[in-house]
Amino acid sequence: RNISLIGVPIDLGADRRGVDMGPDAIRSAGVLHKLEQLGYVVHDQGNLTVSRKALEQAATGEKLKYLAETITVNAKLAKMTADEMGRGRFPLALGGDHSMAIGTVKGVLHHIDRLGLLWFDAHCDANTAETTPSGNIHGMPLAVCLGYGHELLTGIGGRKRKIRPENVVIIGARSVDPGERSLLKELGIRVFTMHDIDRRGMERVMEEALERLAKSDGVHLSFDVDGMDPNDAPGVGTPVMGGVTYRESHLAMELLSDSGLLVSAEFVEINPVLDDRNKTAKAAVEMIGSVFGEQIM
Ligand code: DIR
Ligand code: MN
Ligand code: MN
Ligand code: MN
Repeated sequence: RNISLIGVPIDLGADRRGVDMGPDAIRSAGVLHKLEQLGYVVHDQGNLTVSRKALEQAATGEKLKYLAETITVNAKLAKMTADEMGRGRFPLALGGDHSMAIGTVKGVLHHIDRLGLLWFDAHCDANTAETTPSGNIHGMPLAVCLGYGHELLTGIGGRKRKIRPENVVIIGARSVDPGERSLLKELGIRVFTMHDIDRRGMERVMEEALERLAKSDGVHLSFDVDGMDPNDAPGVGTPVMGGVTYRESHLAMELLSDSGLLVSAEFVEINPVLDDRNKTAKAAVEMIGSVFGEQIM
């Protein structure tokens, strides 16, 4: 019943500034109160330090933008996540751009080798240094967790720690780059696109997803708020129309909660600068409530 809250104010992995303020926006939206009401003891670790020096120096011409600082932050995050888990606490990381998933996942892998991964996102974040159309590292973390990509990224928290393709599901995908599509197909990753959700409904999609994830030794939830529809979650840097609705997202989180598989989670890409009166952070707090067992009655 102990949760360790870890703020990761990183925005170096994305082109739009402001997502570094995400962790505090989620705190303002009442995440501590929500979790305490549900009976958890929350240990707020505050925010990790992210140097913004690299941003001042502007474009350095390197292909992977802000690679050095992204590595520093993720190495710290991996260690903190592993340490907090070692103390018997559930790591809940708040972002920050999605590049931080490298750190959280590597940290959890320290304790659970056959870790399952539920990747909720409009995107697949499976680009590598070779395939990236943008050079933005937030488009790469899933590939890195699988052991693909720049060797300085795959080396974070130990090169041998990686997620096995059969233990990954992606939910909500609707913007996939050609290089990502080939890698995901090659690895046989189960991608539940918006088409699948439209046709089969979220309940059946989650049933199949959880059946697959049940073969792992515990599941990490990586929740990119841009997986939700931009009407429900407008405060994101890379919105894609036609996303998972507020209700469908709740249902997905409730079913994940009921499965009892969850061991760690992160909620990322909340950008208060682009938001509408903190609506997206509030939606994230509602999703956090559901995934930690909140019920209407
Ligand atoms: C695109 C956008 N696939 C890229 N990725 C985003 O830059 O690699 N991920 N927005 O969240
Ligand atoms: Mn993402
Ligand atoms: Mn995304
Ligand atoms: Mn709820």
